[in-house]
Amino acid sequence: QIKTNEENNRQKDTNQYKAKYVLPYTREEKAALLEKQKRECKWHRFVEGNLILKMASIDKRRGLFARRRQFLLTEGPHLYYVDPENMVLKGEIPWSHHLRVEVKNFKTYFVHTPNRLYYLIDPEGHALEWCRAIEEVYRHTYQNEKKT
Ligand code: 4IP
Repeated sequence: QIKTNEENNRQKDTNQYKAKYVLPYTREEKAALLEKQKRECKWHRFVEGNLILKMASIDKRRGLFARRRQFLLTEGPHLYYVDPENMVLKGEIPWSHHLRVEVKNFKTYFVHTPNRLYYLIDPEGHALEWCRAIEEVYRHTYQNEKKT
């Protein structure tokens, strides 16, 4: 089967679970991706069967201290975070249409929720990309809803 460049690139991206970010997958494509995730991704067991759209190691600051957590942005949407040392799910940032992201600099970004501000630091410096991903998922989820 001959594939277009676009398809190839998309395949490359999805192989790394780095689809950009909400693609109109067919049911078959999605099932295949989920199968692959189930087989190959060690974080799969934390995401309740949801497809992972983006993930990375992020420092979540609380007070003076930060904890390094594996963040998993999935369909649903969900933003789970896992303690990578003990391989324990520590929590998730609650999604609602009130959720809002704010990029501070290339490493730091905030996720605002009604009850809490999440102070997040991406040691790799992809804060803007995280904000883009979250906003993309936000638009996809709430595009037909009005903020109240
Ligand atoms: C903890 O600090 C960790 O940062 C927790 O993060 C955090 O919970 C706690 O905040 C905070 O007190 P110490 O480990 O230094 O005690 P994590 O759950 O990732 O381990 P969350 O999950 O809520 O950020 P509180 O206020 O939720 O308890």
